[in-house]
Amino acid sequence: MPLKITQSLNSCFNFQSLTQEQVDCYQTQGYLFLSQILTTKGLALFREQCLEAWDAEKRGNDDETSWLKKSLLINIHHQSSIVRDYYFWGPLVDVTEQLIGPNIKGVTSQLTFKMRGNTNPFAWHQDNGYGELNPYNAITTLTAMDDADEKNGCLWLIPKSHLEGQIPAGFDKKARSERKPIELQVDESRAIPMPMKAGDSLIFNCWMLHKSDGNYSSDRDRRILFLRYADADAVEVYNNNQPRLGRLLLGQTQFEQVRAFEQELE
Ligand SMILES: O=C(O)CCC(=O)C(=O)O
Repeated sequence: MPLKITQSLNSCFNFQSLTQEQVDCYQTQGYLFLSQILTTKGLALFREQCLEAWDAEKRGNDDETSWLKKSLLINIHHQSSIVRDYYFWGPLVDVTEQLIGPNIKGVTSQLTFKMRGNTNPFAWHQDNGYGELNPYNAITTLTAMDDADEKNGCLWLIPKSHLEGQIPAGFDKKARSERKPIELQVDESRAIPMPMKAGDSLIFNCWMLHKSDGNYSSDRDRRILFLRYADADAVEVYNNNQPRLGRLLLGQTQFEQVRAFEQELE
């Protein structure tokens, strides 16, 4: 990686190496909390670029019928250079390597914004329910651009629920094309809220059960960057096991189309 890029990455992101204790904790609990992974400068750039993209696409769509459309902006790394740096070359790539292995691709980037007054909940689901990938070690990461707590719609999860494996969610072709949300019925007695400070990141296993409630704050948005990483050879089970396209970030892949995917993005 050119020195110029490395230097500017260091001013925006706090690179870190997981301890063995953190790796073990991720395997047993299914999640890890990474404090202040964005620097003050990185957070400011995130807010500036992501909000500009959000406003251009979403502002004025307040009567949007689909709550998913109201809350998601996909492929934000196509629009924001700081998100691209973070997604492709940031600290989460190294963290993911420690948890998945040497061959890594980026498979999803999106904003999940719950602005003040957006009281739509995001029901219990596993991220592998929305897009089943094999092998089953994909990692979801949420990076907070605002402080998030129970009032403004922070995430909730059920520690160790990843140990239960893939739960059939009925997210078939029709549900997918209609972007119908998954709503799993779960025993919530072990659920815990995951309050975050702006600049923190929460990462979890593709089978982790999680949800968020609405944003009931009158003066605080809840803006999150959602990134997902997977083994470079991961395939889409719901799509006849076709290779999932995503930029190769580390190591190798057997799939030529993955090797070529988004290589032009810098
Ligand atoms: O943004 C949220 O509140 C939840 C997002 C989420 O769980 C997801 O996109 O899988």
